[in-house]
Amino acid sequence: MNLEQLEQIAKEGIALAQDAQSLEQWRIQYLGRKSALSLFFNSLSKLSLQERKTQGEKANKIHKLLKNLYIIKKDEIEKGANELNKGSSNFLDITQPGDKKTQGHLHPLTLVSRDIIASFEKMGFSIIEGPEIEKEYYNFDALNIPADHPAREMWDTLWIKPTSKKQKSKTLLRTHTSPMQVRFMEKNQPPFRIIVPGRCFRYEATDSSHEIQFYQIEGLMVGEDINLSNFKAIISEIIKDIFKDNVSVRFRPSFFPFVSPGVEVDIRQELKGDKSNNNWLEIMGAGMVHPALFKRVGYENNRWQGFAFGLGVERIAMIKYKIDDIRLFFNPDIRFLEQF
Ligand code: FA5
Repeated sequence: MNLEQLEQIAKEGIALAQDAQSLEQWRIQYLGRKSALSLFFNSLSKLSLQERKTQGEKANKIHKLLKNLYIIKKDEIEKGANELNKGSSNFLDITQPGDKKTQGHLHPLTLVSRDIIASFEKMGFSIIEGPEIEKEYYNFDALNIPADHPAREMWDTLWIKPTSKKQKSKTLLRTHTSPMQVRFMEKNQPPFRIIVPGRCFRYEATDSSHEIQFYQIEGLMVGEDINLSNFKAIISEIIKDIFKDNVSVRFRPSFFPFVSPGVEVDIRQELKGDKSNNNWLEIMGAGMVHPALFKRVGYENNRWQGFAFGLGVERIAMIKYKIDDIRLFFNPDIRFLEQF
């Protein structure tokens, strides 16, 4: 076999090698110590000087070529094996940079709700839940808001289509958590202190502090000697617990048909060194439970007093996390959620 034939056969042979084992056999056959090429190199000394030069150069060229073909093929086979292995669970490509695992976390509203609930629990409040789809009676009538009462306009309502013509009471998406006041008192005797966290819905135009869905935490504490000072003390303590003294609180007189007297509570972020901040944000409505509600649920006349409140969770979260637009909470933009 001359050198040209050897080159030709070696090329055909490497084209057929499909795995590491057949490639190794090829290497031994064409580049190994006992290969035809090695034997040829060993026999060069027997040739004349001129022939040694021309044949030697030729053999060197072929050796270099075959070695290159070997390196390329080896690389191809290894890559192919890696591709195949990728599907299998034991594949580990140590040359790849590690994947950054993104870790999920709770929604800021969940975090704030849990904080608020924990603060009330420390003060002995129990947690009660109520329905989001509510009867017109509990949302309005039982709270001294009859059909023609102007206060109904305070709670623009999303009504639920009646399922049949026979359906007597209308249903709606609750506009506040206050329906749970009468629902709870119908079944429980004082003294008690409860909170009712839950979602509310209002058919109203949205802006930076109003959404069509939002969370409230209702509170109701009834006993023999409960007064408005107790409410002020408890709420001030809760706000202190949540904000660690970084906010101011103010109580303003207000009106809700189911309390008397009624108040609203505002908070303001205290920015260090800045006394000019006048951005009070209303966080809750409250007041002393109206005697008509006690009468409606059949409580003993003139024996019980209590306070009730409904606080807005988003508003607390806005102050706590310095968020200036409530609409961000229900926006699917992940960049907003990643800040927490
Ligand atoms: C009420 O909903 C009364 N039920 C509160 C109440 C309870 C009064 C018990 C007396 C006794 P108001 O509509 O003001 O009141 O809402 C209470 C709080 O819910 C507001 O202070 C605010 O923090 C939040 N809130 C009300 N509407 C929205 C809205 N559209 N978007 C976000 N938060 C809201």
